[in-house]
Amino acid sequence: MSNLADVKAGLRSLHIETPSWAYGNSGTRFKVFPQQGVPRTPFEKISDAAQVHRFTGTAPSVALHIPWDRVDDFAGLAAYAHDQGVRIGAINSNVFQDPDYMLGSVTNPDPRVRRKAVQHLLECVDIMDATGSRDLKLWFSDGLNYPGQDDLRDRQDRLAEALREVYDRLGQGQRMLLEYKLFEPAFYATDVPDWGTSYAHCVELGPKAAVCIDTGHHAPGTNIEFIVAFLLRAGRLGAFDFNSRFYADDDLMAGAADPFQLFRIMYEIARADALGPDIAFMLDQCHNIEPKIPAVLRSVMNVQEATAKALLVDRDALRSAQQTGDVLGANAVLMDAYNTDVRPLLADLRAESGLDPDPTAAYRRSGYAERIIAERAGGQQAGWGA
Ligand code: AOS
Ligand code: ZN
Ligand code: ZN
Repeated sequence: MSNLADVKAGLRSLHIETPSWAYGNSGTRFKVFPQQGVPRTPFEKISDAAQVHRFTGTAPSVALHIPWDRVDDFAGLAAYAHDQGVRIGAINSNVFQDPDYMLGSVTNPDPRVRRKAVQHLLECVDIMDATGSRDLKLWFSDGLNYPGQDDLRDRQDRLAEALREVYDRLGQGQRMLLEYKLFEPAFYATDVPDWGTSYAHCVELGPKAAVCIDTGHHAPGTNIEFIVAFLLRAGRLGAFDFNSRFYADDDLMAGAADPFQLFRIMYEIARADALGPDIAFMLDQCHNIEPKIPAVLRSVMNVQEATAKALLVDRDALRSAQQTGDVLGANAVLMDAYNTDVRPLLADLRAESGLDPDPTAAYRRSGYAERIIAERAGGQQAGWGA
């Protein structure tokens, strides 16, 4: 059995970043169902994110998305976040919605469009300077729908050139996180389809570049924990976009479809003693049919539960079973931890930190949901599925 104090210390070191767009109206390309009380401004998104931190004690930062969260005074937004008890996390760029990007952004064959995309990415670094953000998160929708549509190799050259310019602009302590996605919106080929492509570009760029794993961006059946283990060993795992998928990039609550997968991922993190700040544990999800703040609370708690189970794995027993070739014994050590009910442990941990043991109930009792419904008319579209 692992030492309980170590398990608690590990859990205390885990911080989960919530995305501003999880609080706004968003959904699928078929229909966005507007909800009452959703934020009208980036400030209101931050105050919603602060509620998640207030009740879980483990979500101290909020990721912004530019231009959805554009304000005149980013330093003022950061100061507002600070007053609310949170801080601004990763800056997520957007080079996928402007009509100019129909055939790609940084890989577009037209140099004018490429320049426009790079300018946006550079502006995101300016915003990082103003907000004090460490991370620039890059996701490109760039890709091809048809064989022959453009030159696969030239597009890699254009991508490398754009990344280099942005990388060179990063200040001290700033990082670039390169997210990959196998499919969608391009279906024949995407320009950063997998972790290998992202990893190769990061290595070429230098130590400030690292891979972001979005758990919804793989082919069905992909062994994501292998990717985690590989990138940790190589020192290039920079971040997660946690969410949950049944089929594709579903963007559902983290741990909803496959809590066992989330446990296996968190086990690799625990095994590498990497629960600290070097990895940005972010959520990337949208809540179309469920209330938003409670859904983010649920996701944060699901990640905490998976992490608690991962920390409970008896690593000595596991290693000795592995080294003696005890296949069933090794598997049993892992399953024993996974099958432990960790909810009482997490409730204790919260109580020890002066929090309510049940964040969802505490949020419900706080009256915040009623207050925002009364105060906010005409909530803002988060940006997705307009
Ligand atoms: C898109 O599929 C990705 O998951 C991105 O992380 C996207 O940029 C994010 O959802 C919003 O910025
Ligand atoms: Zn993502
Ligand atoms: Zn995605």
